[in-house]
Amino acid sequence: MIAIMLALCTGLAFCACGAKEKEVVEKETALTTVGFSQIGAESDWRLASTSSMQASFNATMGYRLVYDDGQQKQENQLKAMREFIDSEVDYIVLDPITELGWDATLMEAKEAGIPVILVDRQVSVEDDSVYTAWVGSDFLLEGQRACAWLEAYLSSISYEGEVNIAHIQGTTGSSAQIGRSDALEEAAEQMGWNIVAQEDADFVQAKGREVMESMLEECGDLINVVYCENDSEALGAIEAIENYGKTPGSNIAEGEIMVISFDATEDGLRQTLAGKIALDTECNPNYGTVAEKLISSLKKGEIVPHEYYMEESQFSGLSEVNTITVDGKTYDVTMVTDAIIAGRNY
Ligand code: GYE
Repeated sequence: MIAIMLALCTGLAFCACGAKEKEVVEKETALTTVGFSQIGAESDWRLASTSSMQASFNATMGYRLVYDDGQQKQENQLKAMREFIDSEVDYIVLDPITELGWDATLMEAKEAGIPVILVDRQVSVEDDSVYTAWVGSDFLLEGQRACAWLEAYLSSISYEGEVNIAHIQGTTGSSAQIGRSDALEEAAEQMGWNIVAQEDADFVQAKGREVMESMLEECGDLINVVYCENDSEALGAIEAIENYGKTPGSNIAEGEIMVISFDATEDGLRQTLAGKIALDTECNPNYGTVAEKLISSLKKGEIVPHEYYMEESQFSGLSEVNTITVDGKTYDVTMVTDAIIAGRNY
């Protein structure tokens, strides 16, 4: 009898203890679900940004990441957002392809009580409270830095000829395109530079090549600077310039075509080291850690900043310009080396 009682007791004790253990384990494994609507996979920069998100939002970090590739279409991103809302994810991270057209869906997320963190690009909405925070780059400043470098470089070599720019744009209506294009158009007006051709190549290498080919066909003898809004386009433009029989380089007085680019990816910096890209302005895709910190603060009920700007630099293989100034603030231009390229993670 005693034995039976003991057995029962230990059995009960065991059961109770097991339930507690189970509860603890469940609590520990309760992952926070984050729906991530990515734009696509159009460039190396984009792949790096996806990796950064995946590295920060995984089970080890306490998250279940539901990744959706929008394949460069806003309608796909809107569909993904709706699915995230319907499936009641805990948080949404959205990289919006273009700025317009998000009001209704973001309002739905807000009404469903799902905080939205925007990464990289921004949205243009009537009510900013439809998203909780944004982390990304100052695209206008990136463009202004590139233009300030061009101005400083041309004056350092005492270049006094015409500056005829082929402008290969990123996806029309995206924040990165708007900021970088505005900066160039403003500088061109101030400096008397001519924008002799302007076209969207969607941040894609093959399109960058095609657009450059048609620009060279139309005004190849005129163009001496190409302002590409990302490295993928620049790589395509370089191919087209070389196929056309011209040399991508900084000696524009002697007929070379100077390529200016954005992102500072590994391939972009290799071309910068080789002298085919004159200046590569960095755009930092490593916002996964910042987005994760924001979400972990929100989980604790803390207030987070509405905007967070990433730190960025610029690289050149030319030694003439070491610093540039924009709006009274001075920025270093880093001389690119093999060691610098090896030390970077994208
Ligand atoms: O420059 C480009 C990418 O939005 C900043 O998108 C991003 C841009 C980046 O495809 O490579």
